Amino acid sequence: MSYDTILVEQHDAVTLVTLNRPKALNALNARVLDELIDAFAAFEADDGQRCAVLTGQGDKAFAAGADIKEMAEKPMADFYREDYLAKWHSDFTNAIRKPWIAAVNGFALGGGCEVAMMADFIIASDNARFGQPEIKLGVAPGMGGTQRLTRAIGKAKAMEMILTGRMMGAEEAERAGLVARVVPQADLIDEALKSATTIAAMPPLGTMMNKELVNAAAEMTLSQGILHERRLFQLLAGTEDKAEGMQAFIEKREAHWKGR
Ligand code: CO8
Repeated sequence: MSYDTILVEQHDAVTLVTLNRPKALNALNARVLDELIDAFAAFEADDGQRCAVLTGQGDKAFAAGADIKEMAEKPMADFYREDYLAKWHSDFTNAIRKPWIAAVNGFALGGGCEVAMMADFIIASDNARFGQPEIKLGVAPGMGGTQRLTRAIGKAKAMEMILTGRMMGAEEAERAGLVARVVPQADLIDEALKSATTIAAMPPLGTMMNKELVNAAAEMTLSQGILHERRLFQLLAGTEDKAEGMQAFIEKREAHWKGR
């Protein structure tokens, strides 16, 4: 598939994907979604690629939301019949088992904030601004915003942001637990690639299972989650990488991962 709305580069074992509609502040239309699904499926399928970074072109926006111009004229029956936005959950987020980071540069609004929250974590530039302004358009977040924002920052702040449409700056977002780290705008991509490179150098099965376990915390009761964690821990104990990791520690040398 050739891409019109995204750019894809490989930096050793890290795939860097850039939303590339800067004139529309990287608004997310159906084409962007199809291309992201395709690019991330290729990343998943490539054993040499171990972590991905998603960012937005330009210094103004990660993504200013779902494409309002695409939605403006669409009748309600079409939204429902097409199950509009469903693929963001089923074919994008849920299909990515390897780790990926959102590097948020500027506005992450509406669907842009929701896509950033689909990532395993967010690194934000100091000019990042997060918000769910859908209420001002007469709708609601449709790609997980009410659920993921509430889980990330708690009910009080999420409710306030969603009902007023106010934006949150990078520092507040870090304080509230929405983002892992804030870095200067000029360093954003380097810092995100550095984090991704660190993750890419970890044992692959352990990385995927740790991601699965942290995500399970949002889906399971505490007892179910602790049991799931113990079972995956026990499963990892049977891998060659566990034997190598522990032996390398004892021999005071670098481990060489096999991914099995
Ligand atoms: N969709 C389409 N085009 C957009 C979008 C968008 N979300 N955001 C910006 N653009 C376009 C503008 O129309 C403009 O294009 P043009 O030059 O052709 O007029 C260009 O990008 C630059 O934007 P501005 O001139 O507005 O730039 P400013 O610096 O003045 O303002 C803002 C920047 C504050 C980010 C402003 O653009 C803005 O408020 N954008 C919209 C933000 C928003 O409301 N996002 C939420 C969209 S809805 C959503 O994401 C969830 C959908 C779920 C719905 C489910 C339905 C069932």
